[in-house]
Amino acid sequence: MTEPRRAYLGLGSNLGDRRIILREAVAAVPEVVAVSPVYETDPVGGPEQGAFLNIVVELETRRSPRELLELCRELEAAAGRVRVVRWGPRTLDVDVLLVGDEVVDEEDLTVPHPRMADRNFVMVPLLDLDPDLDVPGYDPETAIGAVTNLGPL
Ligand code: X6L
Ligand code: MG
Ligand code: MG
Repeated sequence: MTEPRRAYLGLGSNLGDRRIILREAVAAVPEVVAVSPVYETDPVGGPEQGAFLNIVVELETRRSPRELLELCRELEAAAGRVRVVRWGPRTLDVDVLLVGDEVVDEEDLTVPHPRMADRNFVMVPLLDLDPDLDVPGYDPETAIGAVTNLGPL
């Protein structure tokens, strides 16, 4: 039997009751072993929009990257996500960041997440969970977007 692996999902919300939305999503994630602090984060990309709350959750799981992507989509649907504008406001966005050391490069799924290293709203909570994680390309001096630690979810 293949051993379970550490996987990380990034969650963000900037529409509705952001903290409740994140709490309900985390409660619905199977095999969670750790939840980062909550960060209030400046929106990056897309139209002018309100600040996000972002977190990263760590799973210990045998699920494949594809199965985790399906989970992300289910969580977004459960939060009533409606796609209006590309990179626009959303009740919930859930992205697969890392799944052990697996590499996937498909049309709708790229793991590790291809742009995570540039974004403080991903990297800061991720490194809170595992400060020794090696993410190629991450440079705290050039990663974009201000983040403020609001404490536990
Ligand atoms: C140039 C062009 C530079 C585009 C950056 C960055 C686009 C990030 C989209 C970009 C660019 C994104 C969140 C967010 C979004 C979030 C915060 C995205 C997709 N999601 N900002 N912006 N938190 N703070 O979860 O990540 S839209
Ligand atoms: Mg995202
Ligand atoms: Mg997404």
